[in-house]
Amino acid sequence: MSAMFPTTLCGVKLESFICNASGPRCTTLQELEAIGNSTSGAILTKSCTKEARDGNPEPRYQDVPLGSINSMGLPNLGYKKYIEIIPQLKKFKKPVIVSVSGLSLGDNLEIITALNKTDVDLIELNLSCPNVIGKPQVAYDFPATENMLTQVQKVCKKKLGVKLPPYFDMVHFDDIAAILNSHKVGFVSAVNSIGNGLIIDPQTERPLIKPKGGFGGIGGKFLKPTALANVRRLYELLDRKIDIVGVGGIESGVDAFEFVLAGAKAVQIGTAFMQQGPKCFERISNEFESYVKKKGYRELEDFRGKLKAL
Ligand code: RRO
Repeated sequence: MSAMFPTTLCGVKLESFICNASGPRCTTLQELEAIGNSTSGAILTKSCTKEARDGNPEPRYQDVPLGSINSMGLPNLGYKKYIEIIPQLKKFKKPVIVSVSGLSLGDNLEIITALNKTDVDLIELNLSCPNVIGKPQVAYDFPATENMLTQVQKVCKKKLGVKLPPYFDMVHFDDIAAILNSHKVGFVSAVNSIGNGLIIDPQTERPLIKPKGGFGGIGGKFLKPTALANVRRLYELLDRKIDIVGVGGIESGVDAFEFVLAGAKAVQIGTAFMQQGPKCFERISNEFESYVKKKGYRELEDFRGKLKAL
């Protein structure tokens, strides 16, 4: 195994800054143990709800040449099961992060209150699931986000991060940054999939996935420029005490390098992990190491956030 690049998120040490994203291959104990056995810097769970969910009807995930589309609909074991397996996950000696995506404010408060009493290292509050039928993405509603964070910070005793959707308007970056800066948020993960895309198979004249008439979250290469812009603008606007995790279309060591240049302290791998499995972490890590070594860099802080101007 080659050298890994360590980092910290809200003071929690990660042996590698390259981790799994919440979503692919992180729902069952077996899948989470496979992440534990990989070089992923943390074990991050699938977003959990109050009750277990089967999710949306299949087919609900498809790969395409430039990425993926999904409308999983939050299939997960329910938060109590994730709490039960935290001790088994802690045996891998890397931070355990539980992603929380309650279907209401009350559900989020219940789940987070229960997580307070566990050994979980970090909580990632998902305010950006695009695929639950009838539920809007909370983080596109700024007053709802403000209220959610105000209520959550009253109960949360763990270090808290927020998973954001991609924003596309400069004013929206200002709006979300002002809210994050005024709450007890330790990190942000930017970004979730681009919600409600549509991919059509011209041969069959049908969409690729079944739920919601084929509408789903877009990940992979399609997403990378948007994700990089979100990381960069948040790096410029957020207080330095809020760490940024980059996620969206990272499939090579050079992709990871670009996210660190934009300001990310860690990166998460979604679509590439789904497509390639847990070996992708070591491959991306090796590619990253040889790329930054050639440039003469020794650690992330040598170049993090130091995107040059043209
Ligand atoms: O389960 C999903 O359909 C899903 C979630 Br919770 C999310 O946050 N992002 C996504 O692309 N899919």
